[in-house]
Amino acid sequence: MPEGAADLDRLEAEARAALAAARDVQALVEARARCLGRKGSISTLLRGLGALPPDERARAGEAVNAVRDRLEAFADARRTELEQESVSRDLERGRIDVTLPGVPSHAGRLHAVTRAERDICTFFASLGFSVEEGPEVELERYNFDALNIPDDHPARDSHDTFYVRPGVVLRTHTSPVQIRTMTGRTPPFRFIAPGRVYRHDASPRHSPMFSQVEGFLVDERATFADLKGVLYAFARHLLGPATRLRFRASFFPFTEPSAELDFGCVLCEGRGCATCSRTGWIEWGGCGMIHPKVLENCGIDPERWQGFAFGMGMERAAMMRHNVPQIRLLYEPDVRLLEQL
Ligand code: 2NM
Repeated sequence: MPEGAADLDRLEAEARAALAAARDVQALVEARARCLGRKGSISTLLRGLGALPPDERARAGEAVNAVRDRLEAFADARRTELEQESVSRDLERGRIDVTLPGVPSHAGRLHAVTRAERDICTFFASLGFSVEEGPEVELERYNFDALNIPDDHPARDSHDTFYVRPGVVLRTHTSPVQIRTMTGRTPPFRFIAPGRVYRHDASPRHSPMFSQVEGFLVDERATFADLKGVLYAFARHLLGPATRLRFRASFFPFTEPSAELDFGCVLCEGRGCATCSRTGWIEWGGCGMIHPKVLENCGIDPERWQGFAFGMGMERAAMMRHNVPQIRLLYEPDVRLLEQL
């Protein structure tokens, strides 16, 4: 089947259009196979040349070869073009707009009780108190016996105290730290023992785990007036310079005399509100002069040495500072409250 020059022109134009229409390298490879591959239109044409008379065959062959060379050059150029477009598209897609505002990230903070604890340690360090620590799983001997707490005292009841095994408890106060620290050492000393303590209690006004700080001073002459001076300075540092304190006579096995300690409600300034149950006062802790038996239990001569001790919850301070009405809220993962702290 002889091919006229006009048919060859049409074929070239169609092939160019097909190559130009390819939108990506894959499409171009396919279009190129259809035009220039072994089974493509040009190859078919070249194979058909055999049917021509010899004098026409050479001329026609030259013409078809020229078309094939031009189409191949065109396909190569198109390929380069498509590859460049693809690179540009990738660059455009990956462009970073440095003028966009950043994504805000939530920074973590120390817990309100941890901050109160650090503040308390810093304050007492300024009065020359060191900070002592002890284990939270404690011997009953240190938690109760050494503190002059009798065997039948209700605090030892398993309704109040978590027993790990006979003779071993989760400490119910940090007083055993005092025992451990005093035993085998010679006064004078003054230190505080902050830390977690545990008591069976499910009511919403309490928590089975809370944090306590106890303070302790032993010297040749230490009085209840010294104790009050230290506690006033502490309360006013923690809760503000106008803070009032109230000492109510009480009883603890490990101090004599003993007092319970309240502070004037910071929220209503003593007028009475929901937080202080309309009394104007909030229970904070206890204090007293260390019982001679306790000093003796630690190998310290109570005829020569005397001391005072006090203890209070650290959550109270954190709650007052951040206006948190219930202790439980401090230990629940409520973001609304955590953001307020
Ligand atoms: C309190 C109240 C009163 C206290 C006593 C002692 C020790 F070890 F000296 F006996 N440490 N802490 C004490 C005294 C603790 O907490 C409410």
